[in-house]
Amino acid sequence: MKKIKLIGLTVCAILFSLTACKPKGAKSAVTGNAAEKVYVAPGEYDEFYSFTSGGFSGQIAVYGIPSGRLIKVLPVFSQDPETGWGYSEESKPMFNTSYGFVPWGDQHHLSLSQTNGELDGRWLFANENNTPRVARLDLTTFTTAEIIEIPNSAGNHSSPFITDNTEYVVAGTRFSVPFEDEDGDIPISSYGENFSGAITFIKVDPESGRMAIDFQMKTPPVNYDLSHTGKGPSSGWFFFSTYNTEKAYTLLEVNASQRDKDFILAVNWKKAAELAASGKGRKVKANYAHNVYDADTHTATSTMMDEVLVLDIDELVEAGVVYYMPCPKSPHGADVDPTGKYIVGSGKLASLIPVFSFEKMIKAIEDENYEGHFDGIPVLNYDAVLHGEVQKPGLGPLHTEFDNDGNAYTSFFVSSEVVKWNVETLEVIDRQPTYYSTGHLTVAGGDTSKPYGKYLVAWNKISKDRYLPTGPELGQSAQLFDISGDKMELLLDFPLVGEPHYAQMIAADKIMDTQKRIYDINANSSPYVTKSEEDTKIVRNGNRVDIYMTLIRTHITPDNIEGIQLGDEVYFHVTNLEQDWDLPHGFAVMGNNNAELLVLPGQTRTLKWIPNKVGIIPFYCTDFCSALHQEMQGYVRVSPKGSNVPLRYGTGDNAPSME
Ligand code: RUQ
Ligand code: CUA
Repeated sequence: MKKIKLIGLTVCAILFSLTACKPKGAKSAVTGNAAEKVYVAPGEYDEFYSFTSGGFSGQIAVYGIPSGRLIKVLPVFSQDPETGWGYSEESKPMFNTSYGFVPWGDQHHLSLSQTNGELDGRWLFANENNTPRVARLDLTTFTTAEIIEIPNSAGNHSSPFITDNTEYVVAGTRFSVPFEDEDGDIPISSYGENFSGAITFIKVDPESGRMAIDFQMKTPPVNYDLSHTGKGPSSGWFFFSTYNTEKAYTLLEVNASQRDKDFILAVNWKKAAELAASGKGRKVKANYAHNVYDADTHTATSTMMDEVLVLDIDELVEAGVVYYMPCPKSPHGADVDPTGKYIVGSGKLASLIPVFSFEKMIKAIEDENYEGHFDGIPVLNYDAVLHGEVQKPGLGPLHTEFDNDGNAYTSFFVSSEVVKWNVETLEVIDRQPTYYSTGHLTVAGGDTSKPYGKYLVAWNKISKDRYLPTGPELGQSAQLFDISGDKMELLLDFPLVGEPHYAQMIAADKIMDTQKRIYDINANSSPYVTKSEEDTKIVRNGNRVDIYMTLIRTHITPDNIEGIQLGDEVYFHVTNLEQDWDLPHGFAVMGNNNAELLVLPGQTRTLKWIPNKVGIIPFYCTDFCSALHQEMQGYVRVSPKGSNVPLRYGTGDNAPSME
């Protein structure tokens, strides 16, 4: 016990003192023409979109690179009052889970869809860490199209990583927990016997992008941290970093930092998929939500699923699907170089970076060159699978990305720097300080078979003194480097919304011309659509009142409504009749215990309102849509329950008072 404590203290002391060390000389690191390189003149476009995770904001931010300008925040896992995401009736089902309505998420990693290992600009996948879920966004509308919950998991961190043709999205659990079909009401100290890890394989429909859980692998109880798919020669494999092979369940900072090496789990996913398809495995009870947003009905539906196919570890071992590669000290990133020949593991507490050779791994598997077994899974001999180690790269390596010239770039949290090294020779070529404590880094296209190179962004966890101070809470920060030369050149700092984890960049010209500009009102098949002002109506059914409204510059139809009573449940079904780009209208009702609606051209959105005061309640358009935006407003008269004020409504000549 004493010894454990001591080790713990040392580890903490090192981490602590080193987070506090801050590089000097930021200004001198910026050379004369940096400004020119990041200046995107008014009216011009950035070269890249950067999709950046929002961490505990639950959303995704889109920045232009190289300018660092924030272009948009995309609502995904958290309710967003600005757009009504999660507040409108149509979008609420997207937040459904086996735990009920969950209005917030923790969003860490992103994967842009790929074809042949290159970004194809169709979809963006995003994980949710806290209540395990994976989302798919449609990149023609930049909106969340689908969210699937991951059962038998807890902390969906090692996710969403995709195969090189987007056949599968994987989700590895951070916490091991008892499976749902097992008794979970057990002592935590029975971790070793009763807890399991899970890796989930979600199949992606190649046409629609629709996700469906194909199978899960039930594994020993370790923590999965990150992953990457193989490519080229290693296509067909996945590599998952694992920590806590100590199987600790308390004070992990000490107890999960005992072993010299944890593992990278190599998974032959093609073989696993064949096993699942061939009828192997067993169906297990598991509840999870599958939420789909329909772009024509403008409505989300949530379906509860109740079963999942599970492959157990013995059948996976027998079929040669899973092997462990020992990896020093609690590996975080597991990154595959563009050639697909090398796998880089980054041990958070290691003082070197091991680079594994895929070819050697296959040889070691063929030779059964094992160091032993861990819970039945063969552990390959470290030296047999090692390409080599990068010596003294820095402290606290986390993540590695690549350019197209054989170089790797690794982020260092503790020593606060990015380090460039050669993948073949393992020599360190350059290092640049970052401000401060970089988590992920992104090279443009840097996890694909064909990186663009050119730019690197360090996503920093701490901004400290980089911007004007804002009280106790300071935002996070990014730093842009030009990596086109031998030496990395710092160009720009920019502050971020949310907390950055991973981000991916795609060339702007890949997706800027595929953008949808409006929703075709004729294709709107919402059950609550109103396609012209003549069709507006109010339908009372007991205490439920459905108001079918339209918005167009610059009036609301109807804008005078009488006959609403206390005790009513009112639904405003609002259709935006505009068919012009960039012409949303908003809709808000005074005192509503809800947010506004943002209704895009051709779209229908529903706002629920339970009036709770007798009197006149105004409503108006919230989005400045034209010169007469301030005129875009109306009134509801709310009467006591059982009042004999008749239901009357209209706008202008049709207004009740004009009758
Ligand atoms: S993590 S800062 Cu959640 Cu991707 Cu490494
Ligand atoms: Cu419509 Cu302002």
